[in-house]
Amino acid sequence: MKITTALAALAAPALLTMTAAPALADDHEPVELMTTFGELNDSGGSGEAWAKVDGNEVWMKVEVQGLLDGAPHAQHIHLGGAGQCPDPNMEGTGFEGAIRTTDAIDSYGEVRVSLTGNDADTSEAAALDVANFPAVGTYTYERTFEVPDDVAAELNEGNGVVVIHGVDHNGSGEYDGDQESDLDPSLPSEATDPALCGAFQMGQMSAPGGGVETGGGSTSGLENSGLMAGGALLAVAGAGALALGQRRRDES
Ligand SMILES: [Cu+2]
Repeated sequence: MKITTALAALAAPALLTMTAAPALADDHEPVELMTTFGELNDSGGSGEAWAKVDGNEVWMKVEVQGLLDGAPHAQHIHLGGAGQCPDPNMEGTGFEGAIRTTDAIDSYGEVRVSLTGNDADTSEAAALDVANFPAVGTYTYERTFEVPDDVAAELNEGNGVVVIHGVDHNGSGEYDGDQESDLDPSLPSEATDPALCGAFQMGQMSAPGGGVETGGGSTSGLENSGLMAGGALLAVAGAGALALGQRRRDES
């Protein structure tokens, strides 16, 4: 991905952040962010994401339902665009007008955090580290990691757009098709096209396990799929029902 522009734009703020960091780290409150995903490219998916940002340390939880099963889903925090998701009806350059990742870069910006598992690199360099992304269609991801100063500063301001990639446009049950990915020509475009998008909002944590009472929701539906070594990722049986239940409780 082209990150030079973003890096140049962020270089000056990053220096300011570094000088201000010590005081900030001592007395500031952790920032809590959340988003509900919107569907892109008729992916069939849904979900939510939560983050808690404490200095350079970020705790992140992502719940996803209904994407293509058995295929890796790259997931990132994007920064530097308009801080928004694209209109899901926008005409893209992909399969039958599908939105490809670069089509909406002005909306959500460039990859700055790769939400990998297995203690893998979380920088933009790991944006397509397909071996360390969830490889099921319904999952819960949770990880705590460090981000660079400029990314921490953005997240502390409530910026950041979470994007989950990987769409089976032609319904073949796998990533295929003639069109090459706009991010990596060795991959089909299906493997990297955006499937879910959510712009972070500041707010109270409502993630299960995120420090706020969720009303006695049961976790008995959780089951370790073993699809990823290290247990960083859980496949969730019946996650749709679980998430719906939580959302209903949150709204009541
Ligand atoms: Cu992304």
